[in-house]
Order: sequence, then C-alpha cells, then structure tokens
Amino acid sequence: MIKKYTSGRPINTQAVVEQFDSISIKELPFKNKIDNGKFIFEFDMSEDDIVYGLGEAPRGINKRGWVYESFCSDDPFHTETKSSLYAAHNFIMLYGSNTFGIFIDFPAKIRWDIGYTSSNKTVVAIDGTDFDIYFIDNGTPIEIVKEFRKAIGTSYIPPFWAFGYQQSRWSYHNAAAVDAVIDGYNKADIPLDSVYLDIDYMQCYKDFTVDEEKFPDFKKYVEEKRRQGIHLIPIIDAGVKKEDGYSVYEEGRDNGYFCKTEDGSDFEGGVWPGIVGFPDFLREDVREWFGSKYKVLTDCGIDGFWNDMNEPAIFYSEKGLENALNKAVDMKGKNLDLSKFFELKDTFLGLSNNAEDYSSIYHTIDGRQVCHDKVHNIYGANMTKAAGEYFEKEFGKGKILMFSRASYIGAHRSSGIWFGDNHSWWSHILLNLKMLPSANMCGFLYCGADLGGFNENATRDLVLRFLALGVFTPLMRNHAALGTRNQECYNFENCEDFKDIVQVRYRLIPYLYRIFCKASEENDMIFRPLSFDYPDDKIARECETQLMLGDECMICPVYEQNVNGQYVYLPEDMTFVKLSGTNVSTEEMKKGVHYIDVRLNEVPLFIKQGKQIELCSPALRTSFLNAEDCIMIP
Ligand code: MIG
Repeated sequence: MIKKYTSGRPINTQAVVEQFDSISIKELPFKNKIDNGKFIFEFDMSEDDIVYGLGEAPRGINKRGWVYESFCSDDPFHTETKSSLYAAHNFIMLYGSNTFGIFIDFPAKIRWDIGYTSSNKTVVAIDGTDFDIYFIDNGTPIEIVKEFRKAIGTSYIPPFWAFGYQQSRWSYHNAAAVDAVIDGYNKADIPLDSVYLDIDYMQCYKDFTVDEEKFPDFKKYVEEKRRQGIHLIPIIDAGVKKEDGYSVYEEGRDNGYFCKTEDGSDFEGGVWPGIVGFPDFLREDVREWFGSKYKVLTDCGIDGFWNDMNEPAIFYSEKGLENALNKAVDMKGKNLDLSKFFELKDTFLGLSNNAEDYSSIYHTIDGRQVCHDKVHNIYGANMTKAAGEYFEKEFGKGKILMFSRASYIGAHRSSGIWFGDNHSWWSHILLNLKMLPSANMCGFLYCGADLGGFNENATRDLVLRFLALGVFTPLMRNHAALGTRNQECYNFENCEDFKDIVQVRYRLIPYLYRIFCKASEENDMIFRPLSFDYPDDKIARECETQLMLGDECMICPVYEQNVNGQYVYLPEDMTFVKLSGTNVSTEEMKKGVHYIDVRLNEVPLFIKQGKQIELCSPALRTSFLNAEDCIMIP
C-alpha cells in the first residue's frame, strides 16, 4: 500500500522506520516539474474533497483553502493567517472522490498550497530535489493513517502520572513559589500531579544548572515534593550559554559540538542566557553528549522535562545586532523620511529568527558541512531525540515524561509535543481542538496546548472552558506567560467549579490511559474527525467543532464566552453525559441537532450506542487512583 519515490540523495531524517524499496521519482503519479531548484507537484480536488493533515498547524481540521509552510517557527501569534507553527509535520491526506496520503520526508521548507491559488488544486513545492515521497492509497482514511503510522513507528507512551493535572507558569521563581502552588491546590482540594519549572530555576539560564539560592538542596527538595505526590518538571533550552568555566559550554566548545558558521567558527546567537552555542544535534556524538547531561537532573529525582526554543529560536545574532546598531548610528541625527524610519524599525524587529542568520549556520552530517536551511525542520526533533535516547538507555521506555516545542515526524517515538505560545483567546480553544486529530495522524499522541492560554490575561470562564477540553487531552497543563494574570485554579473566585472540572479528568484517567496505550500499540488515533466514523454524513464530514474520542465517545467543548450551552450535532443516537465533580447525569438523545446546557463546572461528553466507558473515583494524585474501582457509564 505504501510506495516510496526517491529523488536525488535525501538526508536521512529517521522519520520512517520501515524499509521500502525506492521507486524513481519519475514514476510519481502526480504532474510535476522542477522550477528554480524546487520540486513542484500538484493534484486536483473535487469540490467536496477534504484535505487532512499537517499535524501542528494553523487553521482547520480540513486544511483546504490556505497556503501552509513546513518551517518550524517561534511565532507567538497563532492567528489564522499564519502559515506555520513550531512543527513540520509533512503528512497530508486527500479524502473524497479520491483518497490517499502523502508524506514528504524532507527537512527543509515545503510550501503547501491547498486550494489557495486555485481552489480545486493542491500544489506542493519542495524547496530542493533530494527527498522521499511516500504515497499511500487503497484504503479508508483510518487505514491510510494506520499504514503511515506503522511506517513511522510506535508512538511514545509517557509515564502514567503524566496524565494527571499539571500546573505551570513562567516562572515559579523559587521553592517557596512552587510550594505556594501546591498549597493552593491542596487547600482548594483540587487534584494536581506536576508543577513546572520554567527558565528561572537555572543559574543565569544555563542548561543543567539549578540556582542554589532559589532551590537550596534541590535533590532533597525534589524528593520532598515526590513524597507529596508532586513531580517537578524543569525546562531545557536548546542554546548553551557561552561562559568560561561553565562545563557544558566548555565541553561543547572544546569538542567542536556546536553548530558552525561557514568559516568553521562556532555560530553564536543571543537567547535567554545571552550569547549561546547551539549543539549540533544532528550528530550522533553530540546527541549522546547532550542527552547524558540530563543526568544532572535525573540524579536529583527529576523524571519529566520540556524542551523549548529548539526551532531553534534565536533572538539575534552578533552579526545581525551589529548591523542593526550600525544602521541606527548611521541614521542618528538625520531627518528620516518614513521609509527610512520603517527600514530602521524593521531592521530591529527582524533581528529574531532571521533568515540570514539561519542561512549562516552549518551542521556536520557524515563529515560534510550542511547549511542549516537544508535541515532546519529536524533540529528540534534531534534535540528531543538526544534526551529520548539517553532516557531509554538509562531508564527503559516510557519512564521519563518529555515533550518538545519544535518537532518533526519521528520525534513522536520518543516524545510528546505541546502547541507553544497560544493566547488566552476563546478562538484558541477551537484551535487546540483542531490540532488534536491532525497531530495524531502524524504520530503525536501525547500532546496538548497551554490551557487557559499562554499570552495575555485569561478570564475565569475561559480557563474553565479551556480546562474542560483539556480534560480529554493527554497533556493537561495550565501554563501562562510572565506578567499575565495568575491563572492557577485556586486564584479564581469560587474555585469549587475548577475542582469539579479537574476531578472529572481524574475520574477519566483509567479510560484515557487505556485508549492512549491502545492507540499507540495499534497505530491508531485517539482523536478523529467525525468524518472518519460517519463518512456518508455531510454534516459530520464538515464538522470542525467536535471530535470522536477513542471508539466510544464524541466530545464537543464549549468555546464561546457568556453562553450556558451550545448546539451540537449527533451523527447517530447517543447518550449525552454530563460530568461535574462526582456527579454524572445521562440522557438519551436522537441523531440530529440539539441544544445542550453546559454550565462552567460541567464537562459534556457523548457516548455511542452500545458503548460504555469506565469512571473511577477521583483522587488528589494519580498515584491514589484505583483503576479497579470503576463504574461503567452509561
Ligand atoms: O521566549 O521559557 O513556549 O512555554 O514559558 C519565551 C519561557 C521562552 C517559550 C515557551 C514558553 C515558556 C517561555 N519560552
């Protein structure tokens, strides 16, 4: 069912684990051409065809009607007119008059014009001529996804406790701040399993260090939290601070482990710690070295990490900053017309994640110097692989929780992902929902968004509604940015409502964990578009606000403010279940459109005819859950 078409000499991204014989690209069953060094192919779409895929990406579940780009980008404004987010997940599937999947294994840019220029055409432009295209046809959408997933290998399963509720913020500055969070949750009687440590736990943002003043005797502290049933999860950034005497930097520099510039010197960029070296994660020896550094923290009892800034995000390069400053000096005292003024402003605004900087970075692959532009999209995935390889060797599979911001297909075997710096916007509840099935298609099962929204101030009702979706996402983490309103559950009035929502999560964990493991084992999806289950139902096919969950359920989170319910579409007769704290109400409903009442402390769920799911008693920690003690609903 899978055919692999090879052009030129592709870089081995290790996305695919199954072996396939290569067919010449000349045989590719799509009209194609090479134009200006780009390989471009296209296919026609009928009016009603749907295009799925692209994993973590902006816009709808159906990707039609926009142009996307595979280019891992650190962009905190996930508005609908963006073309990429932090990941490059190069899988799409046409579903309709013709049904097939395409995976392009290529680590540089790809432009996906999916009915944007011409509404009934998809035109894909690959920024090079060395790549593999995997073509999968002859099957239903789920069969095609499973075939693809089999080729890319089994999805990562995190430890059981990673299904608990997690609280994060940039930053809980010291042990007292972390304790206050745990206290806040304990006092409010709201379940909690993890608290996150953002960049401020480190000494001057140096990876694999802990600021002793903020966390004296870190090891003891970690142990103490573990006795309270809480896992601390520190962040690791991609860049290593340039500083004499800092062993990680010195080892990297002395062994030549950092990415280079064309003349062979270390590429230096500015990120949180100031100037950093970027480990050349594409090299196996560098991965082994960087991976083993996590030991400093695992030795303290840490068993979860999040990898950040690995697109890589670069605030500025020395060269870029110097040019900008020179320009400013040049313009000083001159009467700037508007174009000059904007030129100056844009020069500074363009310092971050600058294309010229990326082009000036070099990696070493099999002894050859390779420009970063050619491999940009696998940088972050290889950072995560470095850690994943180390964890697996040291602790065995699935013992350490890890998820990453940047990713490429293949990273799903050793890690989860989170969807980066979203906003406390109502529209981002739906964006979160829409990315779930797309990420699942690409192998990423352990994923989720910053619940409550990362940027800007959240409102109480937004956090509650966001959490009510998060009840179902494998990663259920509330995270917010520095300077925004506190959005820990206990900080809002009447936090009983929050308890009701988070308790529902804990009641569902045995079910959620079971379907997660099953999806990993069977290369299946946890979240599916409704069309997968109801292919002949036009309304289901077009639904962008509800999802199928496992083999049993349909979810339909509330995503508008100031409403006490909403319309839902039932593609068949179902049981409407409302969960709130320990309360469960059920009601049989007929196929069709219904208005359902959903209060802020309620989680709506639909269960298919003839199906049941297990609910356990809630507990304050996952370790106190008793999966034996379940009732079946309905
Ligand atoms: O430039 O570490 O996406 O979750 O809180 C911001 C601080 C860097 C970006 C991550 C976000 C994290 C933040 N980081």
